[in-house]
Parts: sequence; structure tokens; C-alpha cells
Amino acid sequence: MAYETTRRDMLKTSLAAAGLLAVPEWALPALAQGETVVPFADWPDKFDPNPAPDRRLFDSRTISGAITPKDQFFTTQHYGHPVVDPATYKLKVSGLVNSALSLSLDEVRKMGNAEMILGFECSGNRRPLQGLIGNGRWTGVPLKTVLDKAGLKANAREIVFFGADRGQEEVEFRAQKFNVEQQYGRSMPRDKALTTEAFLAYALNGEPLTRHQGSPLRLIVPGWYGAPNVKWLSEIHAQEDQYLGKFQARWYRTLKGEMIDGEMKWVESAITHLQLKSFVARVTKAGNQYKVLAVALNDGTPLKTVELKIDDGPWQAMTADPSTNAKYGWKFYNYTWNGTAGEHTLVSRATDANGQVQPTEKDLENKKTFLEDNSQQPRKLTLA
Ligand SMILES: Nc1nc2c(c(=O)[nH]1)N[C@H]1C(S)=C(S)[C@@H](COP(=O)(O)O)O[C@H]1N2
Ligand SMILES: [Mo]
Repeated sequence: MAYETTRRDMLKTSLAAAGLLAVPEWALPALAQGETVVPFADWPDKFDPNPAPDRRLFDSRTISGAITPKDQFFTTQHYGHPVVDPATYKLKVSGLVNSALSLSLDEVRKMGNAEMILGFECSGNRRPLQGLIGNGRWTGVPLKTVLDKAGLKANAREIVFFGADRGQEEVEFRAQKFNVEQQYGRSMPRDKALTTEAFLAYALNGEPLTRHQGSPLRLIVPGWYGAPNVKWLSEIHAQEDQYLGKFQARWYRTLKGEMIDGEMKWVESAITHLQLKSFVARVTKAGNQYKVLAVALNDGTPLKTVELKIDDGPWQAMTADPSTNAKYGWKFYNYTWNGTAGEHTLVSRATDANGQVQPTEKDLENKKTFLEDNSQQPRKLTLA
């Protein structure tokens, strides 16, 4: 379907260029008969959901259900896709453990088959596409089960997760630069590793993980951004000291200014749990009415409301879709709109049970780095 969208977009672009696109709507197969998708004016003209063999963007206008099909799930990583043969695969558990482990995929699978519907997004996901987000049904073994089997020693304070993928990196130290090989690695403190609902997933939507999704095994950290969900997981290493690898300590950071007692404090923090976000994912026309679909995702904190503002109107409640109620899954919210001809701006905002409100772009103006952009996103469209 992703490729069809590309063709359709190209067609749309060429028709628009030729001045032939009288009606700004086009049909998508996933929709009810007669239902058409209203194009977003803020969507790039040249949208390619498959910009490279190892990259795929999710096209929110094609949402066809709560679970993202595996061939529509976004994918991104740093060192391409390593090939890991499931038949000879071993998961190593090493370092400060009572018994080091080397587990085959079969042995891992026999340790559990917990299932969880959950969404995650890349911490770099942002407007206009919001294409680095998805929601799946994952199956795997609780991380704690594996750590308990190995037995963490008392001084094992840091748990590091390595992928099979690696590459050359320049590591800077003051005036020096060293070119060394690095593995994709992420870590979490012992307590977090033992108490989270994190698990080692071998299946997505009931099928073995694809190479894109980290076959044969990946870490899944419910409620966290994509980066900690280490794909092609090859080794879990317990150590005493903090792990400071590039993708833990340097690459996935946020620098933001916070006003504390009238003084600006510049804070650098690591990317961990998902920030409260919603966005208008799709608008369709059915008969004389328009259906606005917003997607909301956060760290599992219950949501209170998702509201929609149309042009300069008031915030209005959207209706929660009861089919999307998994704690860590994304949530759909609907609104039926009697749209009038002309240009419009739609923006959604989520509020959670703790009273936290999704920030505006202005609220985040002191966030200097672009990761963790959960700001409200005004969508532009023109109705005929
Ligand atoms: N081994 C490995 N795991 C990785 C990465 C990587 O480069 N290597 N990238 C991370 C990032 S930044 C994201 S957003 C997610 C993307 O997961 P997906 O491709 O299954 O959507 O994988 C994470 N896990
Ligand atoms: Mo990411």
C-alpha cells in the first residue's frame, strides 16, 4: 500500500502541476466506499515512504486500524540492517552475573510468551509527517526472567544492551579524536531493568520479527522512545559503572532552558519516556461530513482528553475510540465536522490524568535540540 501511495502522490503532484486537480481529494483503499481522504496542505508534495531500503516512514493518512501492519511499520537505525541467522543465533548474557548465558532463539522462546500492544516513536519524530511512529502487538520474554536466570551480582548496577550492528565512530576526547568500532548500545540502571515491563520480543503482530524490526530478538521498553528498543539484540552485559556509549550518552539528548525561580537553567537530559503527544493524522470526507482522526501516544499515563481546535474556534472534545485502549498503545480520537469550503487549520492537544497538557510550539521555544518534539501541530487543509 505504501508504494501505491507513492504512485498516487506522484499522480497527484503531476495533475496539480498540470492544473488538472480540481477536487482536492482522492480515494484510499482502506476506507469505506465513497469515503475519501482530504489532502493536507502542509504535507510535502514529494513524499516517499521508502526513501532507502532500510528506511520506511509511516503514512498516517493510510491508517486502517489500531495495529500497524508489519510492512507499514516505520524503520530507522544507524548502521543498516545486519543479517542475523535465527538458526545459529545466540543471546549472550555476560558481565556481573552468577552464570553467564548463551541462549538460542528456541531457548529464549521457551522462557515466555508475554504479549503487549504498544506503540513507540523515534525521538526525532516531528511535523509535518509524524512518520516515525507505529503501534504493534509484540510477543516476548520478560527481561526480568532472563536477568533472574543469569542472576545479577550485587554490584551489577548498570545493564547494557548491544545490537549486532556496528560501525566506525569518531570518539572525541578534549583535543583528541579516536576512530574506533562501536556497537549500537543502550543501557538502563539495574532497578529500571528489573522493574519495568521491558521484554525481549521475538514476534510482531503474531509473526517472527522481520529484519527491519530487529530479527530475531529485540528489546522493547514500554512507554519509552524508540532508541532504547535495541534491535538485533546480541548481548546483555551487566556492569558496575555507567555505560557512556555514543547512542546512550551523546546522540539521544535534549538541551533545554527551564525557568527556575526567574533564572534560566540549561538542562541536558537523556531521551527516555515518551512525551505526551497527539496530532491530526487523517481527515476524510463521507457524504457531507468530515471525519477527523487524531492519534495520541504517551508513556502509559492515562489520558484525560484529546481536544480539537478548528481555526479560531474553541477547544472541543474528541471522542476516544474504544478499540484503542491498551495502556502503552496509541489511542485514536475522532471528531465529526461539518466543514465549510475554504482553508482551515486543525490542531489537536492531549491532556493526561495528571493534568499535563501537550505543549505548544511556543512552549518549547527553549528546547534547542529537535528531539522530543511533542508540540501541538496545526494541520492545514482546503475544502472544496
Ligand atoms: N541495534 C539497533 N537498535 C536500534 C537502533 C539501531 O540503530 N540499532 N535504532 C533505534 C532507534 S533510534 C529507533 S527509533 C528504533 C526504530 O525501530 P524500528 O526500525 O523497528 O521502527 O530502533 C532503535 N533500535
Ligand atoms: Mo530513533
